[in-house]
Amino acid sequence: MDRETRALAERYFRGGGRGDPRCSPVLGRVAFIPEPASFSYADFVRGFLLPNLPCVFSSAFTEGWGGRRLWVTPTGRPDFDHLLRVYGDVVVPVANCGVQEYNSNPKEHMPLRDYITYWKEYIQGGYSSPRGCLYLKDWHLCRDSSAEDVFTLPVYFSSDWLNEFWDALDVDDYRFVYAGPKGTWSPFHADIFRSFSWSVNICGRKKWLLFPPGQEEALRDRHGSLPYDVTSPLLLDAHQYPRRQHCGPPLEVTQEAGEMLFVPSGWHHQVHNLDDTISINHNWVNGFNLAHMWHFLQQELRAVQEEIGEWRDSMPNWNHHCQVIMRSCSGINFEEFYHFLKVIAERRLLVLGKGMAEGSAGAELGPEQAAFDVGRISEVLASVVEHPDFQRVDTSMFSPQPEELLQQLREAVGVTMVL
Ligand SMILES: O=C(O)CCC(=O)C(=O)O
Ligand SMILES: [Fe+2]
Repeated sequence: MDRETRALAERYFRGGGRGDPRCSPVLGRVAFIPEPASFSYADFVRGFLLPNLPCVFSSAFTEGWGGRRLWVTPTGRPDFDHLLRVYGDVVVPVANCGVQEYNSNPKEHMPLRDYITYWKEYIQGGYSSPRGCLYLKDWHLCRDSSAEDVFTLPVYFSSDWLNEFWDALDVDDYRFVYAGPKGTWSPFHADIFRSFSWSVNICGRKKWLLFPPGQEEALRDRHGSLPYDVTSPLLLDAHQYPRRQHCGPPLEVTQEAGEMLFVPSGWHHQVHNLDDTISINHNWVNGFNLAHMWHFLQQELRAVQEEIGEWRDSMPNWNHHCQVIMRSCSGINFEEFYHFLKVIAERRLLVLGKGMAEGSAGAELGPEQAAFDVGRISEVLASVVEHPDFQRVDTSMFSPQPEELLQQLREAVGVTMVL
């Protein structure tokens, strides 16, 4: 990140996120970026990260990727033989697209070998099988097997605190492979923690239906639930979906083989594989959408509090229970969010304190990025520390204490301020 981009981004956030990101979104269609040589990280910040708008990068951006060479046959189809040879024994999660379980699909686990056997049978059966329509989803390729050089993280997505955090803890990651025959699909959803995602088709094509944040409110049914399938004729029933006519049409994108899609924070979407498709999809959070994540976590806690509100006075440790339930439903609670902020903050403070040590976390995008990150964490942490439900969390064992960390961040912000 250069100094000018950092100054622009900081001005934007100082203005409450409504400043001038110097971009004019073209309503009705998603921007297409043809040329890597003429599109910088600064262009991405201005045009897409700050205004939180989607874009498609041409296949030129992924030209050299190992996966596009190794996983695909000369006719552009998944190379089953190669995948079997290298990953046949790996156990992968598989969803059944034909069965609705709440707003998702039931999942089972099987060796990739068995999934590929199913996939070949599905094709031979004219894209049909008595086993239903199975979709390999959320395979943690990097975590579970690091055999090959499949992709190169594009610089645009390299400020990725979620994966940096999980890598530091060596527990998990949000780096996935999706693979499935034509007709497999992902139901309507927004991504975990309101993260960004990026998606590259190694082979095949996907159709995306993208709804700007807030539009989903008009898609709720009369009980307040979001739809499972936005293309379902059920949504035409005005009695069931009373606000449906207030929802504008989605932005529709056909993502071709090799193309890379940026899905902004909090945009609901539904995705259909138009061919036999393999994709790489990552979820990521950074200074640009950290406040969205924090906002989402507050909403999640409020929902839990409403759900078990009737026991507020009778249940000992009611607030603690809310945090426990929140963690099991949303994957994170206030304590863990603090831990996440702390890990990233300390890494950035180290970078700023030591100068740009070679290979340090956050060093890739330069000192301006580290300073920007510290500013964003400082702002969100100030809001966390003031939150009454965070004040009810037992922080006595936290090190450093939240106020102490906030103080350190504020000092660093003072030192690195762009004048
Ligand atoms: O490709 C899919 O089926 C879903 C991908 C997705 O939802 C995402 O990358 O956020
Ligand atoms: Fe998604």
